[in-house]
Formats: sequence, C-alpha cells, structure tokens
Amino acid sequence: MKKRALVTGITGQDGSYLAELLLEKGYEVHGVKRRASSFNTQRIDHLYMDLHEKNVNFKLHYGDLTDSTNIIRIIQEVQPDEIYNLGAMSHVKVSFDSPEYVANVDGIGTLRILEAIRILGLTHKTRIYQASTSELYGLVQEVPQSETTPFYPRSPYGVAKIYGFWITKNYREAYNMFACNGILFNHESPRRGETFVTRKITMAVARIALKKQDCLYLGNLNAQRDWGHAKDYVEAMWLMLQQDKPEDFVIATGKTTYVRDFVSMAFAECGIELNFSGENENEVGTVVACNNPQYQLPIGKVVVKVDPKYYRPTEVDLLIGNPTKANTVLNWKPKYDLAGLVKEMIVSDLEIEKKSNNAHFIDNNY
Ligand code: NDP
Ligand code: GDR
Repeated sequence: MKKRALVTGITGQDGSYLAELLLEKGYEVHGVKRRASSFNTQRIDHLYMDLHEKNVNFKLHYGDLTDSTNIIRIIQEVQPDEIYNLGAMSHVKVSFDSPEYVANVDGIGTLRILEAIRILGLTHKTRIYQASTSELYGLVQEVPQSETTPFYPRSPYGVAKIYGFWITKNYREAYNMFACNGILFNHESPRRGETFVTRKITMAVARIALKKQDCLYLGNLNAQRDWGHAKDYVEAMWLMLQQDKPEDFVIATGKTTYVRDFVSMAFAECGIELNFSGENENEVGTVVACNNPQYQLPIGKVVVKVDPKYYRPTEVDLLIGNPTKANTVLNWKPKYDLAGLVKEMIVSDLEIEKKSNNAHFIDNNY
C-alpha cells in the first residue's frame, strides 16, 4: 500500500516542493486548496494528473483552515498516514494588517487539524508536521537560536504561530499523537512569494538590469536572516515524520546575512557592483561598476532606496539557527548554500522578465 499524505498549503512555495518530494518517494499526495475566483496553481501545475485516469497519485481538495467542517471531511475521506500543515497567512508584515484573520488561520487552524484527527479516531495512525517558525524567537534572547531558546514573538504572525507550536506539543503529550514542530528558519527559492524580501530583491534586480525598473525600495536593510533553500527544508519536514519518536527540530543553515548584503549579492550576479552610503531612511545603493556587457547601467546611478513604509511596527533583528539536533538525529544536511540560492533566483527571474511584457502587476505594498 502506498503511503498517503495530506498537505495543507499545497499551492505555496513549500507545498509545491514537498509534493514533488513525496511523489518521488512513491506517496499518494492529497493537497488542500482554497477556492478562489481564479486558479492559482502555478507552482504545482507540472504535477497535474487527470482524475479520470487510473493510478492518480496527486489530488486536490477544496478546503480552508478556517472551516472545521471541511477539514474533518477531507481528513475522513483521505485517511492520511501523514499530514503536513503548511497552510498559513505567512507574511509577517501583512499580519499587522490582518491580525485576527492570522490568529484564526495560523493559530486555530492548527487546532482544527489536530482536533479533527482526534475526533476521527486517527491519533495512532496519522503523523503530523506543524510548520513552526524562527519568528517564535522574535526579540533576541540568545544566539544561535536552538530548540531550548526561549520564545518572544514580535508580530501577530509570530503570536499566532506560537499557539500552533504549543497546541501541537500539547496534543502530542495529551493524546500520545505523533506530532512534530519544525522550527524552520527563512527558506527561499525561485518559487518564493513576490513580497518576501529575497524574491522582491531578485525580481527587482532582474528588472533593473534589463532597464524595466528604475529603483528598488526596501525597508530595514540591517535585519539579519539565516536563509536556506526551500528544497532542503522540505526534506527535513519529511525526515521528522520518519523517526521513531515525535520531536521538535530547528532547521537552519547556522549562517546569517544582512538584507543589504543579499541585495549586493543579487546585483553581483548580474555583474553590477553597488556601494551603500547614508544611514537609516537616507541610505542608498549606488552603482560603482558594471562587469557584464549585457547589463550596463550608468556609474553613480542610485538603484536602491529605503522607504520607511516597509518598516514593521516591531522587528526581528537577528536570526541565526543552530541545526545541530537536526544534523545529528535526522542526519539532515543542506545541499545548497546562499550563493547558489541567489544565483538560482536571479537566473530564474531574468528568464521570467526577459519573456514577460511590462504589464504585469507588482505588489508594492510589502
Ligand atoms: P506560502 O505563503 O508560500 O504558502 C502558504 C500556503 O497556505 C498557500 O498554499 C496558501 O494558499 C495557504 N493558505 C493561506 N491561507 C489559508 C487558509 N485560510 N486555508 C488554507 N490554506 C491557506 O508559505 P511557504 O510555503 O513559504 O510556508 C509554508 C509554511 O511554513 C507556512 O505555514 C509558513 O508560515 C511556514 N514557514 C515558512 C518559512 C519560510 O521561510 N518560507 C519559515 C518558517 C515557517 P493560497 O495559495 O490560496 O494563498
Ligand atoms: P520574514 O521574511 O519576515 O523573516 O518572514 P521577509 O522576507 O518578509 O523579511 C525578512 C527581513 O527583511 C526585512 N525587509 C523587508 N521585508 C520585506 N518583505 N519587504 C521589504 O521591502 C523589506 N525590507 C527589509 C524585513 O523587515 C525582515 O527583517 C519569513 C516568512 O516566510 C515567515 O512565514 C517565516 O515564518 C519566517 O520567514 C521564518
């Protein structure tokens, strides 16, 4: 019998890579997709299978984490061996604008999944992965952050996710469920949502290099993040559910980088060297050299500016994870480094921008 997995958030960055991994491993994969007026399956279109064919291993179910009734029905129908709860409103800045909705989806949504498993009598069959986050650490208490570092979330997103973390742990202890929290640090890819800082940067760099955009506006350039590749991180999710006992794990690279340096690395991929000068909202990034004949900009041109509208009411200044437990217990080691990640994202965004006309909508709000 094939193992059956149910993935919430299947249309997201991680959902798409995880679905690929599980299909490769021979799973039957079921995904929960929100109903919308247009079909937003770009990240998983290559996995499509016609339901009328035989041996279909990939199926989508309409559902929403705010609706217990459909969560219960889908889990009853699928009878999954493993559930990966990746569905969430995952944007930290957006969470300040929709805090109640985020509490409902990211916090109570997790409870709805756990409770559905309990109600359906699947506590001994179904293993659960909960998408916890380094945003739980928030205000710096200790670096590098590990499984024992105290939490101090700094956004409605972080606070909602801390409920998800503790309710997962509570159901594990109360009902003996195989439920794990993956405390994942930032992970990126060419499929990253366009308003997260890395993708916002690589898209803008591609457009600026191709002279389709003048300047990139960012918020806090002094934030430091431990950035890995989503492909490596979905493997860790799967590994957690293959262990003999359920535990929580930090997944990180152990290295941290300033947002400003990520910007420089991205421009450098196009042969464009920048110099940053000025402070806080007056800081700018100026072109000092163009080493690739394909991408020539005037020396002295300002291509990066700070717009304080991208600042957050409360910020997480520094994230750097200690993945020792995952390295030793899961034998998990990332295959990508940051330079490789930046290169892959820039190559992909240059390709997209070369093909597209100028008319597509870019979300400048975040
Ligand atoms: P994305 O934002 O790319 O994907 C989020 C997914 O959740 C989408 O499929 C989205 O559907 C779905 N979703 C949103 N709201 C609901 C809802 N009400 N009901 C059901 N599904 C919903 O996130 P990532 O793939 O980057 O992250 C996956 C998970 O991991 C998230 O829970 C995130 O918070 C967490 N995480 C991510 C990290 C990262 O660096 N990427 C780090 C640590 C944790 P739709 O396409 O319809 O919007
Ligand atoms: P983060 O990711 O908040 O860490 O959450 P994001 O890429 O949005 O921000 C990273 C850092 O960059 C700074 N920043 C900007 N961010 C955005 N989005 N836009 C800007 O213009 C900008 N300028 C500077 C931010 O202030 C921040 O310090 C991500 C999400 O995937 C969460 O779901 C996940 O839980 C955590 O990573 C781990």
